[in-house]
Amino acid sequence: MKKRVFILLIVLAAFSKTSVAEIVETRSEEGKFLIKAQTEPDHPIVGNNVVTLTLLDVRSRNPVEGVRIEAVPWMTIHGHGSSKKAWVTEKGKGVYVVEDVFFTMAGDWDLLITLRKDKIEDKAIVTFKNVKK
Ligand SMILES: [Cu+2]
Repeated sequence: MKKRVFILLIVLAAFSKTSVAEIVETRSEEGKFLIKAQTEPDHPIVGNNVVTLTLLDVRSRNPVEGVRIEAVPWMTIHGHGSSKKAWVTEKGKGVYVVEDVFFTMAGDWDLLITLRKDKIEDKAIVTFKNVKK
């Protein structure tokens, strides 16, 4: 009986591990923004992905609204981009959704991000390792 409970716990642990989304965190180059990126699907795939970005002020950790964002998928190791143009919608509370993040092949991809707010311009690169077919 004890053994069964133990096995069940292992199964639950394995399940919860796979259902946790991968969140990539990075700082913008000028150090103004902390960027959290989460993909849909959880692990990015060859094809269409949605990337949800959360922008926080590095110092205050408050969400930053009203940022104009450009996001370009780029496969740095091969020096090419995507065949689709990604587009961004601001959702409020520092959340921005990037749609049509279209990875054309398997491997490591970067999302090259330009952030503009008032007179601030900053850049960031979010890397997605091992994009799979
Ligand atoms: Cu490539």
